[in-house]
Amino acid sequence: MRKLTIIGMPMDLGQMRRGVDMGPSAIRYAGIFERLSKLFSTIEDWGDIAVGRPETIIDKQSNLKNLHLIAEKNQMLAEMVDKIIQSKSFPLVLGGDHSIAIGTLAGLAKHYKNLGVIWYDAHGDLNTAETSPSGNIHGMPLAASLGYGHERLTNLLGISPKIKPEHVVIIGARSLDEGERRLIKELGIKVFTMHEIDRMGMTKVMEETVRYLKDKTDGVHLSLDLDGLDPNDAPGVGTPVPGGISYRESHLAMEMLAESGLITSAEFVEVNPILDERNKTAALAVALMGSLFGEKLL
Ligand code: 5AB
Ligand code: MN
Ligand code: MN
Ligand code: MN
Repeated sequence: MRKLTIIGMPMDLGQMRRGVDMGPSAIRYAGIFERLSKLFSTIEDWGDIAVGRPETIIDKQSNLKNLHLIAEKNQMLAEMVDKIIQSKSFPLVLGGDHSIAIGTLAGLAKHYKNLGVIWYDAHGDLNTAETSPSGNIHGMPLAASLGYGHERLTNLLGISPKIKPEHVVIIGARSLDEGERRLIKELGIKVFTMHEIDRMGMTKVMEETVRYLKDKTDGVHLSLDLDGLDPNDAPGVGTPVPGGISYRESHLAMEMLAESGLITSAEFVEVNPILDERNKTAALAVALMGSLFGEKLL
């Protein structure tokens, strides 16, 4: 049996809606420990990284919001993730907004030369300071990890890029900015938009995802933004987009990932309890973790 280590990253500086910093608490409150204790021999909870909640500072040169704080805090997260892997445990990061993926992926990149990434999200998160319509860094972590964007974000732990475009699969996309579309085409990133999910069904999408990543990667990280799901199932997110992946499709996706044995780390991000309905989105995150880690009904 495996060991799991949980680390909370109460970051809300990557976007403008407060409350997502409470995500780690809400997810713990939803029973993560009870749910996963049957699936691992040991679970450690390293608590939350101290992020703080100062008011927004806009970097004058780049127009990026909270650039330096986000870079500093992600450095701390990267070091924690690095330590978790050194302790031979499975890292599970609780967000926080999606800017934390910059830190998670930096920590992972120290250990995996060919890290695969499954980006489960309504968005591409492929903006840079130049293409971003908002200046919000939660819209940039995938670009930054691929080596595109502000040097403070791309160069964490001195590794850049952290991942290669041919090792990335985006699932659930339905809201992309112009610059993100361009980058996807230029880099040839594999994307299963909602159209493909509707058309092929989630079974085929996941089969193809696993097949695509299996032989060329030495580990696969799941970065799950709860807004990948439909807002009816996951109302507690800051940037909801209608027409998303269903509750059941998402469980199927997690179950197929469990079967594949491919996933070596994960993060669940963008849960905002202030916008949620009775902690529904945090509970959904915990239920999906159950499926991801191999929970069985019978
Ligand atoms: B999330 C938008 N593309 O860059 C931007 O929730 C939204 O981590 C980003 O996926 C959403 O501001 C970021 C318009
Ligand atoms: Mn995202
Ligand atoms: Mn998103
Ligand atoms: Mn969001």
